[in-house]
Amino acid sequence: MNISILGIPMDLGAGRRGVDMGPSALRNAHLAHTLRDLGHDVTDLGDIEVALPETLDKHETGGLVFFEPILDACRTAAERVMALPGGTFPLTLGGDHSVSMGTVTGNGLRGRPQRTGVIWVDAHTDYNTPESSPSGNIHGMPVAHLTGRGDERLTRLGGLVTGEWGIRPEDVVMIGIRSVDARERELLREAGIKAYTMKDVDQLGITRIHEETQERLNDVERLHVSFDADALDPGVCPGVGTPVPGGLSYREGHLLMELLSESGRVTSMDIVEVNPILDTRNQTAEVMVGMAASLLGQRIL
Ligand code: B3U
Ligand code: MN
Ligand code: MN
Repeated sequence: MNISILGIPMDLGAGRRGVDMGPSALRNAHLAHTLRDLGHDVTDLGDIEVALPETLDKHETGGLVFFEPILDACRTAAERVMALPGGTFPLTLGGDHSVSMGTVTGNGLRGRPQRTGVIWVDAHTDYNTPESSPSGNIHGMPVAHLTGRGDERLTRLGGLVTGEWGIRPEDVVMIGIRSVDARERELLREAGIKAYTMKDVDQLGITRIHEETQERLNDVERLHVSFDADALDPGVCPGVGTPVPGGLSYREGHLLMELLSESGRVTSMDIVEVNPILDTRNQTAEVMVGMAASLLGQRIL
C-alpha cells in the first residue's frame, strides 16, 4: 500500500502545551521505517505550517480559544489530504484532536465526496459545542463540528465543505470512553451517537465491539480511524495532556487495530494527542507507532 504521512504540529486546541511535538516524537519512534518493514511504500510529506501560541494573543471568539489559527490549520490539513492521489492511505499525525476536523473532512472529500464512517478511539467523546464546552478548548469539540453541530465556520471549514456532505451521526462509533461533560452527555444522546464506554469494553470485549462496529458502519464507503493516545490507559500512554485512569490495555488497543486491519475496510488514520513533554522516554509515541503498525498489517505470526 502507498502510505502518506502528514504532520499537523498544533497544540492550540489543547489546554496545555506540547502535543505540537507529537509528529516529531512519532517520527523519532521510527514510524516510517516500521511501516516500510511491513512492505508499504511510505512517503513522509513533512508538516503543515501551524502558528505557535507564543506568537498569538490568546483570544477567544464565542467560546472558542484560538479559533482563527485552528480553522486555518484544519483547512490546510483538509486541502493537503484532498490533494493526495486516490489509493493512497493518509496517516495524519497530530497535534491536538482538533486537527481531525481537517483530516476527516479531507478524507471524506478526496476524489469525490463519499459517505465516511469514523471510529473515534478516545477517553473523551469530544462532542462539546462552543456553548456546552467547560474549557473553550477546541480539541473537546471536533466530533460535534464534523457532524454539523457548533460554529458554522468550523462545520463548513471556512467554505471548504459545500452542499450536503458531512459525517452522519449514525456513522460515528466511539470506543474507550470514560470522560464526558454533563451537557456533552445530553448532546450525544440527542444526536444518537454510538459510544462504547470502558464499561462496555469490560463487559463485551473488543471482539464483540468490533463486530458490532463493522455491522453499524456497513454502508459507509470510506472508514477513518481517529486514535487519541489518551484512549489507552495512562500506564501504557503516559504522554498525554488529559490522562484518565482505567483506559484500554495495550492488548485491547492492538486487538482493535488487528481486527480493523483484517476487515480491510479502513481507508485513513490519525494519531493524535501524543505529548512528549509529559512522556517517559518517548514511550507513548512508541506505543502509538505499534498501533499504526497493527492497523496497517503487522501480525504476530
Ligand atoms: N471534555 C473536556 C476535556 C477534554 C476533551 N478532550 C480532551 N480533554 N483531551 C473539554 O475540554 O471539552
Ligand atoms: Mn480526543
Ligand atoms: Mn481524549
